[in-house]
Amino acid sequence: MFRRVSAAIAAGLLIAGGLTACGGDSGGGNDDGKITMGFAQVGAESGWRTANTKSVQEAAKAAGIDLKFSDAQQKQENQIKAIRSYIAQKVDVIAFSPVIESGWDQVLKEAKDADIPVILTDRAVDSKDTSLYKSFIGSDFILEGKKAGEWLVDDSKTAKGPVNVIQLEGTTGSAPANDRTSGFADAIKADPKIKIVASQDGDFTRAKGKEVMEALLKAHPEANVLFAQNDDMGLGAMEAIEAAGKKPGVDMKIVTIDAVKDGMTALANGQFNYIVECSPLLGPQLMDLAKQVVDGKEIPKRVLTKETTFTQEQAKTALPSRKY
Ligand code: GZL
Repeated sequence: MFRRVSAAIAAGLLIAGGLTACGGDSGGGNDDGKITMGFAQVGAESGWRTANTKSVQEAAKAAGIDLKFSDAQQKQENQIKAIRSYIAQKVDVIAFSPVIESGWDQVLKEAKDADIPVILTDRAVDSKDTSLYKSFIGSDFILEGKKAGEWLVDDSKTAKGPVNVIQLEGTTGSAPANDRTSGFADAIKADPKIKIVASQDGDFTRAKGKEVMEALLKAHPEANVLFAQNDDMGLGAMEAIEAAGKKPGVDMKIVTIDAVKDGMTALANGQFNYIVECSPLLGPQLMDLAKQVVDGKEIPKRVLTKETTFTQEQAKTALPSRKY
């Protein structure tokens, strides 16, 4: 609910560059004026995550913010431990990407009681109490799923027979998996010949994407489309598709989300058919928000990242200048 309402409110807050702030006194930060941020990262599960970590670390350095960084290996209990350690260290601000949507209220309350502001980046939480964090900066995952589905509806207009989709979902319980699944399902309702014949968690990794796809291809030889909720699962699945004697991008059309370099290369080579971009480059805007929060300024509750889509031709043009 929060994501839908806030996405509408935040529609005008698309970031092209910096953010405006309103009110609040200056102040905050350590005695030497340096801000310390505790960042609890999900893990290192995908090319997207690696690019996101690089963006956060480089932006902290450029902003003169002292960054304490932890990698939770995609485990919620590790992220909660890291947040508690940042509270104990009395950092000025905490930022994190919640690996799954639920189970954060207790630790966020501890941060609030310690008067340490929290900024959500990349993924959302399903807490009803939105006072537990100052802002959520990240993509509209429902829209990303919708864009992928709308492409398939358009591409299927010329399809002679049934369009049988295998869907590789992201990490079960995560905001991107939940929202991309619902956005895609809504969009493909426009064409009854499009059917999802199987949908399973591939945990956003290449290895799991390949493993799950091997099994699903055996169970569903009728499948002729793969919707992978990130490039890495699509790249892993591509190996399984080839091993099954099918040509990726031809016998099995592939639509994914992220647009990291390896995915864009597969798209430019005709192995993928369409990619919906999900930008990992949240670092600069996060540091901008953190400085304002520490200075006691009000910041937007929801900050949407700008992103686009790529066809095979567009990928060929875009690849040379891709930052990640
Ligand atoms: C989306 C991000 C997802 C990416 C995956 O913002 O949370 O997690 O789509 C990554 O590649 O693992």
